[in-house]
Amino acid sequence: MNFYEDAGVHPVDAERTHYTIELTEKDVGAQVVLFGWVHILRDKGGIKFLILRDERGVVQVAIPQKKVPAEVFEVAGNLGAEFAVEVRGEVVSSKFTESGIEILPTSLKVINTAERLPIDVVEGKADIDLDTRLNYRILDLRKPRVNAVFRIQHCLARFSREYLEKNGFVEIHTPKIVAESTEGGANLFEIKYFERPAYLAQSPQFYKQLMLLAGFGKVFEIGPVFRAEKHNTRRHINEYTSFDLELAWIRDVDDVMKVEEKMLNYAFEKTSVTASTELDLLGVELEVPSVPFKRIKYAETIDLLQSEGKEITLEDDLDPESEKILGELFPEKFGTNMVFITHYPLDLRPAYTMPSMTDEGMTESFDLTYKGMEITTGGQRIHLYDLLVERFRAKGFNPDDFTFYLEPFKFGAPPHGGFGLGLERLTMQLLGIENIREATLLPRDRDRLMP
Ligand code: AMO
Repeated sequence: MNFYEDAGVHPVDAERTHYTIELTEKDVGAQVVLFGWVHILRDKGGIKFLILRDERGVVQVAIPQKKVPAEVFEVAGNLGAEFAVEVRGEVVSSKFTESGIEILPTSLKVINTAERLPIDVVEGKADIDLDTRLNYRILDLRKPRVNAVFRIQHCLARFSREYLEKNGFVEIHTPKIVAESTEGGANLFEIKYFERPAYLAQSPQFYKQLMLLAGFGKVFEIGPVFRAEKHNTRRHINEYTSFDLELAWIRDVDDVMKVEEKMLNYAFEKTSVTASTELDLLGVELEVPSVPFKRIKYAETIDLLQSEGKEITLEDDLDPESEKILGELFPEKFGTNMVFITHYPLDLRPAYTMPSMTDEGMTESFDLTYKGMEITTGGQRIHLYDLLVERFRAKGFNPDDFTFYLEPFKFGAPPHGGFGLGLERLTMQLLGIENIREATLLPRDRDRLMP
């Protein structure tokens, strides 16, 4: 029994020596082993050209009948798009490729075959709609430009985490099956938890706060959260990755904003270097926002909008149109597209938000807007038990339903605050992506549960 032989393919029998992207003129003369997919095949009769794509880039493999073993030429003739192959050969110089080199193969093996593709993996060949692309997301992600989005996203999360670790934050993992809503009941997914109802977590809000009461001091979590948004919009999905942070012993909400601006400044800076190849591929020049970020109060934002003729009052939440207007106004007025809006009205913020002592009817809270879209919500939290219970009641909740959260506040809770940053929103705004689904590996929306 030989599964490989039966399938007409070969097992991998050597270790990769290089990624295609690593090969330069310095490597001319070197013997290399490469793995990847058949990206493009050009048949010029006596010579065939294979553009081999691996996880990091592409390289040209030139296959002249007269210079390669007969078997190599024959195998090349039977390749199809997206066959997985192993190429062994010599790096030779070439006048016709951008890198100045190509590969002259001594061996070419089919590691796996591919059926006729439902969508093209070579970009620019045919315009297909996002829905079809998402139906075939695994193939879609093979496109270097699509793949690059998530390598950049990886860098943003990686370097944000790195900043926090350097500054004493502890990474935590909190339950995603919960008994109560944290952000209000409207967009909660109910699930069956044995004999009783439960919910998918909208945010690690209560748990990240409780971990400060548990003595961790500074915590963060990068994990999935669930929102039963009924409408399909370009900025909402039903499961997203929330980058959450919480820290204790703060003086005021500004201490929280300081952490966020320094973290993002660090992450942008490092991403611009580490992901420079991917950013170039997408034609994105990453502007690193300088610290401190601009701060403006919600009331002033409303004034600004009204002066632009927008019908809006202090009681209204910022709608997408308002955000868009602000996205244009902020760079004009303040020379930046990264702006904290602070002191939101009490009615617009969840029960756990600290009321303001300086701005009547407002809260010690903020949103961070980036290029005209909210990417973060944060604030100081109420750490005083009586006030917390009062605010829960004022929002129409029964404190008895929240004892697991409220009780620990009776025992010396430190002043604290934090924020939640949508990783997909950050990615989409940074890269100028129109629809959040393109910044989501495998999006979940009203109509999509697969792949
Ligand atoms: P909020 O509900 O504003 O706050 O969410 C925080 C951030 O998460 C992102 N976000 C979304 N991204 C994609 N699809 C959605 N449906 C979606 N909803 C929200 C946004 C938003 O700014 N507990 C608070 C945070 C805190 O105060 O620490 C909260 O969850 O980028």
